[in-house]
Parts: sequence; C-alpha cells; structure tokens
Amino acid sequence: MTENLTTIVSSATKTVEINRHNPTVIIGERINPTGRKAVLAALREGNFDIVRQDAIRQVEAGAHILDVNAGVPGVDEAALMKKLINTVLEVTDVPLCIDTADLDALTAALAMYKGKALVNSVNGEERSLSNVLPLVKEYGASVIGLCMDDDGIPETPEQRLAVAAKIIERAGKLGIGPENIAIDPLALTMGADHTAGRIALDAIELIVKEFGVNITMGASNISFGMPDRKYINATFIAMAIRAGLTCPITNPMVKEVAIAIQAADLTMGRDEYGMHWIKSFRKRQQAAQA
Ligand code: THG
Repeated sequence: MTENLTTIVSSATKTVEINRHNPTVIIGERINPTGRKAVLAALREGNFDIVRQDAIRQVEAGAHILDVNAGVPGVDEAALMKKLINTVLEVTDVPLCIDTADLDALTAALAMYKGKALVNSVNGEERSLSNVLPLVKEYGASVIGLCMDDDGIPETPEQRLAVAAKIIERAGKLGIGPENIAIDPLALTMGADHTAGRIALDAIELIVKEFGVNITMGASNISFGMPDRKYINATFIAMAIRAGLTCPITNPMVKEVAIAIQAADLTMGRDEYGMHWIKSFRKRQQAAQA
C-alpha cells in the first residue's frame, strides 16, 4: 500500500479527517429526494421538516458528514440546494457533501458554504472533468471521483482503476492533490449481477494499492432488489472497510450497518482500547432501558 492520505472536510466549526488510521467516516445519505420518495414529496410541498429531522437523527446515529442532494425534477436545483444547506445548518454543524450533477447548483452551494466541502462528484467524462475540477480548485474543496466515464461504468476492477487514474491525473494538473480526492469505485447491484460485490471489493483494493487515496461508496446500492438488505449492507460494508473503504455514504440509522462499521473499525485496530465500541454499547443499553 502506498501512503495513507488524509482528506479534510470541514464546516465553519468542525473538521473531519478521513484516513486509514481513524475510525470510518460515515456520510449520511438520507437527505436525498432522488433516493427517497418521502423526501421528494415533502420538498415538492415546500416542507423541510423531514430534512431537519433527517439531519439531526443521522448525526445522532453517528454520521460525521451529511450528503445533501436537491434533485427534484422540474425544480430550480440551485435554489433548492441553497435552501437545503441552510436548513441543515440550522440544526447541525457537521461538514456537508454537496451531491449534484447540476453545475449551477454546485456553484451556488460552494459560493455560500463556509468551510471545506466535499463535492459529490466528478467523473471521468471530459465534460465533468473540465467543468467540476476548476470549481473544486477555486473553492478549495475536496471531491469524490466516480469510476465511470463517457463509456459508462466499466465492468472490471482494472478498468475502474484506469478511470480513477485519469481523474487523479487531471486533478493534479489543476493543483488538486490526491489527498483532496476520495474515489468511488461504484457499487452496482447484486440483484442484477451476483458478482457486483466482488467487483466493487476488488476495485477498492486495486485503487488503494495504487494511489493510497480515500475511498467512498454509496454502499447500500449493492443490495437493491434483494430481500433483507440490511444484512447484506452490513456485511458488505465491513468487508469493504477491510478492502480500503474509508468514508461510506450510507444510512447510520440502520442499526445493523452502524454496528457493523464499529465492529469493523475495532477489528481493524482503529478503535483505541475499544472505547468507541464500549461507548456505543452503553448508548444502546440505555436506549433499550428507556
Ligand atoms: N456514490 C456517490 N454518491 C451517491 C451514490 C453513490 N449519492 C446518491 C446515492 N448513490 C447514495 N444515496 C442514497 C440515498 C438514499 C437511499 C439510497 C442511496 C435510500 N434508498 C431507499 C432504499 O434503498 O430503499 C429508497 C426508499 C425510499 O423511497 O425512501 O434511502 O453511489 N458518490
């Protein structure tokens, strides 16, 4: 393995350091109308209560960073993104991951954001590289690099490594170092291809070995279309942490997943004296008694 890079993401008041010595950094996925029908319906009605609630609950459940996605079809995404960010910042102070494919929304978000945001995302397509990377540089942000390009999502781990290499190289040319990049090797769904999990794990290993970069992933994608998803997600995430995943995008309110992450950190020797594990055990115990 090459060096262990540290990716910094911060809010006005909090700094999160992502690296392989620290416990896994959880990026909370729930503020996302694309992935969640209830959020979509509420935002269409201009109701932001669910957003406040999801922000507070995810942080309580262990999220270190919150992903914010404003993809509501037919709505001005830049305006909604700004409103979402302000709403989340009313109730929490954790750093944010700006999840959008809309350049105007990304620009608006970066312009108002105080701190070092995590941009979600750039990919290997020419258009994405030339549009997103200059913004990342201009605002001094960190960025997620998706392993897909003009030809779509490559099938093999080696091809995904090649896309990661292209993104890291192009970023480097603009003065964005690999410590500011978290690569997402992409988790496809096992429901469509039973080798999707294996491919994702192998891709993580290859990319970490070559570049030592931090790795993120929408870890619940893996189980779409399968029953009892929480067990698959928990097992996959633990295995992916062993392979090199350092900052999954997931739902920490799913107990099985949150516990699997803590157990994986303990197993990896990243939880000194098991203090984090014991503290969360006590919290669960108290919650059960309440
Ligand atoms: N990589 C990166 N960013 C991403 C993804 C990724 N952002 C979006 C997505 N994938 C990760 N986020 C979510 C958000 C919500 C849900 C799943 C992934 C989710 N889905 C419910 C489910 O799984 O059943 C939908 C149910 C509902 O409608 O509420 O909650 O891969 N870089």
